[in-house]
Amino acid sequence: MKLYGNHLSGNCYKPWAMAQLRGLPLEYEEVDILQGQAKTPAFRERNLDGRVPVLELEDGRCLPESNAILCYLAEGSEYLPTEGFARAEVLRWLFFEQNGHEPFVASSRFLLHLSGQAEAHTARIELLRPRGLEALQVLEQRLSRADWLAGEGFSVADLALYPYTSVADEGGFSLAELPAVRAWIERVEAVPGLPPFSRFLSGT
Ligand SMILES: N[C@@H](CCC(=O)N[C@@H](CS)C(=O)NCC(=O)O)C(=O)O
Repeated sequence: MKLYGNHLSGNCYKPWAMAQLRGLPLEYEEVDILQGQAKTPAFRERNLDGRVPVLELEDGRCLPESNAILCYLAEGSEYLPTEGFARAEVLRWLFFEQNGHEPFVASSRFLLHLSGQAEAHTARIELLRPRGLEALQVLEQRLSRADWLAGEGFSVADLALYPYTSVADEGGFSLAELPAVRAWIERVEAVPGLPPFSRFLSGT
């Protein structure tokens, strides 16, 4: 299996980290998204949406969307329950991540920290801010009552929400007033065999 990704991306970290955690053999190829490498016709053959991550199987089939890849790589493990309600609870957090968290928390980080044009994006960053704060409050509320986002242990729900939350400060969101979120980040980073986001960011 081969993962096409970019080392600055939390979305790309998620499937890479799951493969590391499960000891799955995974080749990794860096795609320079800032230079438009994901938008070429050849890359769009792997993902019509022209984005990373994309998982390519040995038989050539390609799977985009970080959380779909996460579920595929976690299938059959303790990180993705099979019982209907427990599984739906995990999926609920994956949908929340893509719909209520990543578009605000990760997008703010991109504009502020990675775009190289933070000042030009000031108005947009201000627009994203209330929804980003709301998403982080949702996590704080949940994690004040439970150690993990879904069920009794670490799952793909935690892995989906961990990377961009852990670097929320790069998008202008402070975790100082979110003690339950900070404690959860420490718990995630203490999961045996799970490399931290910082390792992916460093390009290793
Ligand atoms: N919903 C997608 C989002 C993928 C996405 O936005 N990828 C970004 C990197 S985090 C990308 O490839 N951007 C390059 C571009 O849009 O040209 C997922 O979760 O995989």
